[in-house]
Amino acid sequence: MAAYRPLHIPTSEITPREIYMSRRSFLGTAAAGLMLAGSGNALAAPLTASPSAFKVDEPLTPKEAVTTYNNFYEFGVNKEDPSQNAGAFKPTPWSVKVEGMVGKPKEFGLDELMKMQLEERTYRLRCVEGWSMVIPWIGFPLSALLDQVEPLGSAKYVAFETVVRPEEMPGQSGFFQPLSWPYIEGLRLDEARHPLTILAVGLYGETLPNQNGAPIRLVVPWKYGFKSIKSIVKISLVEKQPETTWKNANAREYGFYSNVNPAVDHPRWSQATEQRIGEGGFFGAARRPTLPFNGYADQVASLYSGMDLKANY
Ligand SMILES: Nc1nc2c(c(=O)[nH]1)N[C@H]1C(S)=C(S)[C@@H](COP(=O)(O)O)O[C@H]1N2
Ligand SMILES: [Mo]
Repeated sequence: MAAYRPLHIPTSEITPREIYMSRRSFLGTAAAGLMLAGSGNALAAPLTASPSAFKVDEPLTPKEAVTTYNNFYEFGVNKEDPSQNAGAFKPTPWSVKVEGMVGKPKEFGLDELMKMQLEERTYRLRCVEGWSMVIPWIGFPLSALLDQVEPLGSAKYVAFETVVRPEEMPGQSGFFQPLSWPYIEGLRLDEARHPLTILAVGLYGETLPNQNGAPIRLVVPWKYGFKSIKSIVKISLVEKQPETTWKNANAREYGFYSNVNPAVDHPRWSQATEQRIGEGGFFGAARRPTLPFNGYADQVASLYSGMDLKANY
């Protein structure tokens, strides 16, 4: 794993450590050992959502678990596959095309993305399979990127695409192909612009490990984990609700919205409780209650007022 300072960013463009640390304590994050700050302006940008929304007051999931217990089917379907099979993946050079219904389509190079105003965000991640983690991400609001391309009034949704590289991703080249590629995801434009929605470029103070979606992935903390698409190469502003990988694979089990909802069971299992990875003690059986919108209801429930959440799973 690389030290956090992106190779091509001069030291002068990195936020001084004191400023970063005060930004960090303002956010109240508990992660230790952060190597350095975000890059970009010397002063932290004003926060656009309440600071408490940006941290979880729960123990962090150990980095070892965050980086070895993964879902990333491009590298295999077992939890240990991504960390074992992603060694040959090359996250640099990289660029992300942002196109579609925008005034200023643009291809962003990784250097430019790493120079966005980075923040540490400690979020819960709840997988639809019934497990969860608390992860200290580093990233920037997706809205900051969208502002730069100037979405047109006709744009209603945002579609995302993961890279296709069978030569570097064994799950894309084997005899058994669990999904069709590229992995695709989508959000409604207001969800995409919500201050909690980030593009992450790091975790635990370092650039993203390949298995966590290097070099840049989405994090939408109030939705099931499969919405948080990894290793993104394309973002398109579109008019109609985009297709999504898991809905295409099984529409009865995985909806477009997929907001974390303990009251709506997955067809094959309850969503009422979850196993926090690393928790549970000797018998390993302690599950905690799953929270509506994964604990972010105060911030996001208003996005869905008037919507039947059961029908829009
Ligand atoms: N491209 C891609 N993105 C993906 C996946 C995947 O298989 N391919 N798995 C998703 C699922 S199901 C989850 S739970 C999260 C897991 O993220 P993590 O391994 O960083 O914890 O990534 C999501 N993003
Ligand atoms: Mo997941």
